[in-house]
Amino acid sequence: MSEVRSTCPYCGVGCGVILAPGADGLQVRGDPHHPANRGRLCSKGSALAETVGTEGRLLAPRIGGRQTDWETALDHVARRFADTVATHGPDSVAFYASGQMLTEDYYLANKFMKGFVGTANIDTNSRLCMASTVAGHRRAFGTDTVPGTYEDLDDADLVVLVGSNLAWCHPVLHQRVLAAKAARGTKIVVVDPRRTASCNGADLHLPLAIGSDVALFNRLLAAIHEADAVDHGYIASVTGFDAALAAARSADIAPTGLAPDLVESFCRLWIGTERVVTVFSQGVNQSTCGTDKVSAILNCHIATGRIGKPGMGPFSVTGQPNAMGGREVGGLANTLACHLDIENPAHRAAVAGFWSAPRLAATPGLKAVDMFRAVADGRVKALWIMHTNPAATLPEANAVREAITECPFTVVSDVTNATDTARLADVLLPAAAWAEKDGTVTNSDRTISRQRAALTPPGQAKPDWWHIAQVATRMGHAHAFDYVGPSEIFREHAALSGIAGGLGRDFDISGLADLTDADYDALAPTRWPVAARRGGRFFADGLAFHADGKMRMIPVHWSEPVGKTEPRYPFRLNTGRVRDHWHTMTRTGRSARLSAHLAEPFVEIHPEDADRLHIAPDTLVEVSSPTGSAILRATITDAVQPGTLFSPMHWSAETAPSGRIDAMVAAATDPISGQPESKATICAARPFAAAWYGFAVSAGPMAPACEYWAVARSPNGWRAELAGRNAPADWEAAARALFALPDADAQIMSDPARGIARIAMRVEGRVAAALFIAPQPVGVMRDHLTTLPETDTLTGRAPADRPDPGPVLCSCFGVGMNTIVTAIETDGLLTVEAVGAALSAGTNCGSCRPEIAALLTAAQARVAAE
Ligand SMILES: Nc1nc2c(c(=O)[nH]1)N[C@H]1C(S)=C(S)[C@@H](COP(=O)(O)OP(=O)(O)OC[C@H]3O[C@@H](n4cnc5c(=O)[nH]c(N)nc54)[C@H](O)[C@@H]3O)O[C@H]1N2
Ligand SMILES: Nc1nc2c(c(=O)[nH]1)N[C@H]1C(S)=C(S)[C@@H](COP(=O)(O)OP(=O)(O)OC[C@H]3O[C@@H](n4cnc5c(=O)[nH]c(N)nc54)[C@H](O)[C@@H]3O)O[C@H]1N2
Ligand code: SF4
Ligand SMILES: [Mo]
Repeated sequence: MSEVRSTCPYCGVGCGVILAPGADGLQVRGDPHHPANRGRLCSKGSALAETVGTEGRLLAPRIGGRQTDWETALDHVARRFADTVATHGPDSVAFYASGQMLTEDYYLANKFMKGFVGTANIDTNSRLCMASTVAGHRRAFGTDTVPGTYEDLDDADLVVLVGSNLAWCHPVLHQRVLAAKAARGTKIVVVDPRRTASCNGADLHLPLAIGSDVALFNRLLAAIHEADAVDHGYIASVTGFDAALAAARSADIAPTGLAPDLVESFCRLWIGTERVVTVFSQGVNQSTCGTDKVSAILNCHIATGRIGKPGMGPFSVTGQPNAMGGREVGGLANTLACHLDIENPAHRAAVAGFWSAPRLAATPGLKAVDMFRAVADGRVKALWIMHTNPAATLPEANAVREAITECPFTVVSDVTNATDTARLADVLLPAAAWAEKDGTVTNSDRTISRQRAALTPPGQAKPDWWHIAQVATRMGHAHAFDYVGPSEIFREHAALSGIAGGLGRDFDISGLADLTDADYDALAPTRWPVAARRGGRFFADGLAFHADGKMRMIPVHWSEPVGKTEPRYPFRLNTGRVRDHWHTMTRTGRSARLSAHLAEPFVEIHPEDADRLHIAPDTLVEVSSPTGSAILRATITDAVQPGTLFSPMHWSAETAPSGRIDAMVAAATDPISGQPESKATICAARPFAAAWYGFAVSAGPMAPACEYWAVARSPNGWRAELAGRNAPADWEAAARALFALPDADAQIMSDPARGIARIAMRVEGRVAAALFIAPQPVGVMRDHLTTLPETDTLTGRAPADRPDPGPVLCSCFGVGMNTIVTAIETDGLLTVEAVGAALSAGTNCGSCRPEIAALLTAAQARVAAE
């Protein structure tokens, strides 16, 4: 088969990839012609080939855990949905969708629910992700329009990252910003309570208090006015300036906890740099005042007219690959297709007419958190979950898990049954995965790109749009869902967008409504709008989409995150992402290379707090909130502020059952956007009373059964971190159970008095597994042991001529942290480029370059101190 151009399925940067299927599997490389990445890929994109394949895939539909055929499964789903609607009304069913679905799938899910089931009870994980931005944009512009483009980042003189860890979450964009810095001296400011990887290479870091962004940007707006930097010509066509300014001038920067000097130098830099892009992400959106945070940022750009022009503007970077597409098709419970408004009778009439929809929903449906509350209290009796894992990623995840378990009927469409959510489904529908299906996605800068199939779906897996069309057909709507393929759905969506454009909406791709199938197959990346009546940029002219055509500034006031810290819960728990994993790891977790960077759930805690609580490095910590608890590895670091903790969201019951972060996260939501506060839950921390710690490597899967475990893929199989409150009486028996090797030859070295045991298991003479037990965190050379060496399995040490490389920093070339530090020190390396020349580290995808830069800075600080 020849090469296929497609798009990376992970973050909203939307990098183009070239897929080359061959005899030894799929090869994936960056597409040099894609405008988002021009050939670059980050660590996750570079490892895509390792995450495809049939291992762990759901290959056939299942009802009640038993395999069945499609006819039976689809008839069953259609009958249960139809019966539920007939008995309890349309609002008794709900659909929970995802910003990772393709536009065509997403469009169809909305058409099905809003037009034909007759309820707007369809919401998506974008509620946890972009809802505050959507609400903020609609308040200011009258539509959900992202004004920025990636070229603005190339052309900016100042890039401010607010609540965005761009270096790890949008790595290819971060590299673009660093390239602009090298080329034109672009300054970089990070506004984040944590010192993140994005701070390496930044000119200024504002470690503000969690939740205090409104106070900071209100001060900026007041300073803009004081410095006479308001663009009076621009704001002549803006409403609300006086009220927004009055609110800003009455504000105080005290809630930020920042030194006034630091705030003033930030304001001076921002005001003095015309070409400024303010990039924002989850530190802004995931907040009980998220919509106000967005407005506070937009206000500053509107007041200065720095919007929609080259090199300037507010820029919400989207998380998921099709977060934007989902917004275009009206994926949220309070929106309608093509940026039309569900509350607007003319808009509803247009959509109902276009779809010939018998019962178009007339009022907004339940937003994600409320939707699962309605499942819990029995209002929703039939639920369909597609391409998302809410039992792991919604706040108060234990209650969500309970609600799904108790729901009379739950359908899950997924590529695997091994997820916290899929395990609870009544019916499982096998989905075709990335690289096996066709459609489009829209990235952060409104560029529509094709995802294309290069592989055949395994077993009976079918694309998501087909699941929906088949169920709708069986519910009596064959005429409206008899699509041959995604190109037909795309044309219909594009045609509807033309009607929306005629009603004055921004999203108009009617120029693509007549694509032939061949045109669709060949569609090059295209930024919308694509229409006769408009094209190009938005907002440079000051015009917006409110009925009066004017843009609006909104007065905003700082408010504290919901839930006050108190002696029982003295910390705020901030949560987010790591560089090499994607959400609940159902795909990245399959790659040993990606699992080497950070292999278990952890909590960052400030040294002062750790000292006070007697938490030692690398021990385990029990973190608890009013709704749940977790056991996490202690990372003691002043990157977080005293009184705050940070934990990544990636671990689930599949990989580390006691590391499910969302079990602890409170379900407090922004009153306007309904987006939950994922970054400020009150909690407590204390040492986990481990009687023993363990580390295990194994060629086969493991079955741990202790209070703490975390498994990850490793080069030769699996690795696991283990711990328990009580030591088993017989370590050999425990090891045999762990590795499921009842008959292997066990070689044991143990010192019961010191609580130490080392067990190597051999099968047919070769080491198949090894277990290391100690009363403290196990100190063995993990990255050496994961290759299951024959000679030194019991010592846990590499031979002297093979020093411990340490944890892998460069996942492309497998270069460990110790190796890099040693090279920096012994060879006197001074730059990231020099490290690359010596070790190759950082020379492929470049995602580890910020961390290499941090090691160089630390080494230079050590030299300076000597
Ligand atoms: N590697 C990787 N990349 C990803 C993803 C992934 O799973 N893994 N997921 C994708 C998705 S869906 C998304 S939404 C994006 C998210 O991308 P980001 O938003 O960049 O990622 P997060 O780590 O969730 O949070 C960003 C930062 O917000 C900070 N923060 C917390 N509270 C506040 C606050 O009150 N104010 C400010 N200013 N900052 C605060 C946190 O300390 C954190 O560093 O990443 C996308 N990219
Ligand atoms: N504490 C905390 N919680 C958070 C966040 C946070 O920052 N902190 N961030 C929130 C944000 S921004 C987001 S976006 C969410 C993400 O959370 P989720 O969307 O729940 O997480 P994923 O692991 O991406 O789930 C995607 C699911 O789709 C499946 N899948 C993969 N490919 C396909 C396919 O082609 N078809 C189908 N049908 N299924 C497929 C995967 O196996 C997986 O089960 O988490 C939110 N939760
Ligand atoms: S930055 Fe990385 S994860 Fe995001 S689209 Fe590009 S290659 Fe994929
Ligand atoms: Mo997200």
